[in-house]
Amino acid sequence: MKETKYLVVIPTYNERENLERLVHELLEHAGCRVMVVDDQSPDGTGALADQLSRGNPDRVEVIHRTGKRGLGRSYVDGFSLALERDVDLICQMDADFSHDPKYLPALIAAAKDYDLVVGSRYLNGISVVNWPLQRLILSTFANRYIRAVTGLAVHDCTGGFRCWRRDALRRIPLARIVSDGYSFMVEMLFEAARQQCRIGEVPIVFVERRMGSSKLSSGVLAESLLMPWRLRLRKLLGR
Ligand SMILES: Nc1nc2c(ncn2[C@@H]2O[C@H](COP(=O)(O)OP(=O)(O)OP(=O)(O)O)[C@@H](O)[C@H]2O)c(=O)[nH]1
Ligand SMILES: [Mg+2]
Repeated sequence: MKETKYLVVIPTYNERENLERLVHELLEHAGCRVMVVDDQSPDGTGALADQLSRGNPDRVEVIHRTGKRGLGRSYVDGFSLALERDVDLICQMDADFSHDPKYLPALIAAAKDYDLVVGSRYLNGISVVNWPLQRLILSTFANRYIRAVTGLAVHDCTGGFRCWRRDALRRIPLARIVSDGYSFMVEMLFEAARQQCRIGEVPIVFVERRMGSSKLSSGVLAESLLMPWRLRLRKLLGR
């Protein structure tokens, strides 16, 4: 059988302590290629990524973004380029080991039956390790809120460990995506649902980062409260 070719897009901002090991673990998976999208990390993550790419030019590439930084923007740029690559599937994940590469085969396998597969923390109860209680409450509340406002039927709407079939990702109007942070994840899911993509979930255990620091900001949180309403309105207006 033909080997599935897939590209994992990883946005990075100050992930020097995590990136090298992550890329090595990913490259152990046959058919896997990596695209690091770095936002001029002050800690030199971009230079490290270049070094990793020089060591494995056929399987590791690096996008150095300039201008305003942001997770959503990084994904939009990364995905646009990823769609030009010769791969069957395009995956996305965080660089901080909250998303364990060991789940990739499950995501890839599920992409046989679904257009978009979400690695879900909330499929069998809650599978999150090392989060303070308030963060857990925030995340579970946020997911219920998003489902109620948007009508999405996905358990984990904010998680960023996903696998897209290339033709499904191509149908998403990337140039029109407006959000950053967690709501980027919600907006992409919403647009996928609007494009009639079949969305599946596979369970993952999410582990809070051990190295490096979080980039979660209050602006990102505020955006995620408003975005579900914006999306609902967008659909109502047929935009
Ligand atoms: N390119 C780029 N990557 C970013 C930016 N902000 C965050 N990231 C990356 O996006 C991923 C998720 O960011 P995190 O800081 O882990 O955010 P989080 O998972 O919500 O926060 P923690 O739970 O504290 O880890 C990581 O790989 C980050 O390096 C950004 O502005 N630009
Ligand atoms: Mg994280």
